[in-house]
Amino acid sequence: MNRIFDDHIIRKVYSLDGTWKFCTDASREGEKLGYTGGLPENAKNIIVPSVIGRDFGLLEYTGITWFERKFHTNGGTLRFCFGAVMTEAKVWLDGEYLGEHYGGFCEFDLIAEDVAAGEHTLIVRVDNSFNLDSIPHAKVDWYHHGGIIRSVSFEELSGVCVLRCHAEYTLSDALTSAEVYFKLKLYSKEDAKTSLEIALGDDTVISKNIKVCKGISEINTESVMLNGIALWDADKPNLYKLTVRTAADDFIDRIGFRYIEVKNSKIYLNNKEIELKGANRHEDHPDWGFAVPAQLSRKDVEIFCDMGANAVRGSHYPQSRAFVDLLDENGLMFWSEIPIWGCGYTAADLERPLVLTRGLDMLKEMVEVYYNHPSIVIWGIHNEIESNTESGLEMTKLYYGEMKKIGGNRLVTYASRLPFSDISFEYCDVISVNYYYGWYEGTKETWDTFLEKFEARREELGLTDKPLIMSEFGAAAIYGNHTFDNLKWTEEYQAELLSYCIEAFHKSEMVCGMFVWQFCDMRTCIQMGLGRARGFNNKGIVNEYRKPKAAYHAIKALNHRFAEEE
Ligand code: ADA
Repeated sequence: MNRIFDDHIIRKVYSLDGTWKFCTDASREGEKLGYTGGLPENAKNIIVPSVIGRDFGLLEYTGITWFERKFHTNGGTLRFCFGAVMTEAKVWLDGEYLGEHYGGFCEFDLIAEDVAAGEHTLIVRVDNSFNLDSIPHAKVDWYHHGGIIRSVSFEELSGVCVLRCHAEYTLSDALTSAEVYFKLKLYSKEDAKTSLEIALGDDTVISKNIKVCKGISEINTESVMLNGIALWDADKPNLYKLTVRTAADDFIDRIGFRYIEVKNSKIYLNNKEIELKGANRHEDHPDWGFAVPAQLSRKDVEIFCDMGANAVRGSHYPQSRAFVDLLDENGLMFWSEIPIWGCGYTAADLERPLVLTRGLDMLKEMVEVYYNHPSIVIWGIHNEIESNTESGLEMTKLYYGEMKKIGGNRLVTYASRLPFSDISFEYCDVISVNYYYGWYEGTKETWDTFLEKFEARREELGLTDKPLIMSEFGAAAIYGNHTFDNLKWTEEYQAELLSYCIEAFHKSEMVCGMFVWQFCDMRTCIQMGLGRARGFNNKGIVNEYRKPKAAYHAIKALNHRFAEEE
């Protein structure tokens, strides 16, 4: 589900996308009114996946909405898979509470046992309202689309089922072989024995019998040595089909062998020094909101490739599996992060227990779901929090430690807006800075002073082993806005500023990566006030319909010149 390839051949999977019943619940009385068993007669139709507020005059609606879907099953144990529900979901089956999930950008699943054959009613209560414990916070610089934003399906499980399989591997120094083992998360309705086969491509690498206990089991296989492996990188993004089979079930994914590291104050992929060149991408579009179809993801990836980019930052939340699958296929490196968008939180907010645990849970979930994607080379733990305060330091230390433990072979970082007062840079593998000289303050030439000053700052902190990524920089340009002078808000001004920045960063020995803010214009929320012309963040190098501005062509020319110089 939500992948660009079949992730099950044996397991019976049924899509629940399409027409659902839908209603708002501004009074928050839906449970009292019995919506958990079925929505009121006046409920309307809505298409899932979608964002609420496209056609129902609900554009500014935040609060409770209810969704109902009747479906037919052959019965047994059913697993309901939700691609993403924005932001808090509670689920009932035929009026019986099934479970809940917090967090709007990651998939989750719920299992119901002993379901009778026949027609049933699935109810989802969605809450996209905000309070001080919300992640994301009310104030963010993107639009608060709510709803069931990615595909929904159900599966009829039988026997021992593979819910997840992480491929853990260590490459040889020469990067020609890999020692691999597999971490399995299995479900069975009762204690059971089963055959287990794991294949990479057409080669079976594990074949054995295993025992599992009732419910969820976590099993690590023994290691196997693979020789003559084909590496994953930008030029040759080799992928291996991973197939896990038990006696009655299967699980299909894809993996890639690569090694990312920081050494000599540079970033290396597969022992080659690299420079990350790309842009920040919000997964948003005027017609679909967050619920972008796979063909839009493909178009975005093709544009990144056409531009000569080799990297994407998924600002500021986990992006659709289809998009990350396409990054895997096209050899684009990816920075994946959770939606702790700092300017909304005060330092005190960062100490709130529920914010801390929710953020940690979102990081763990992102790793659980996206672990096998070779394109993910960076985990981002937050964006522009008060990392110059003790509470910001504590959050960073906690999250960095956890991600280094569970995150696999990735660099861990966070985007700081406080380069000269940040006290948390110890807790990152590479320093990342967002700054907007030439837009919010200073001129394009101020960047030269910045790079000199930050070189000294990094020295002063004793962190010269950590390279710098310019994770955000840019300027707004209204698409189609031109003047004879390169004034702010024109395409020419944006192109000139970005060209200056990219040349300066490319020349700097300290900078090892750069992500333009941003890929495409996108709607922002009312909390950003009137500082956003037309209610959009207009710093895209393409507009919201992916039409290129002058900056796009300027960056493409620069990237191609850099490639020729290599
Ligand atoms: C911040 C933030 C981005 C965006 C940007 C801007 O760096 O991380 O999400 O809001 O500023 O456009 O000002």
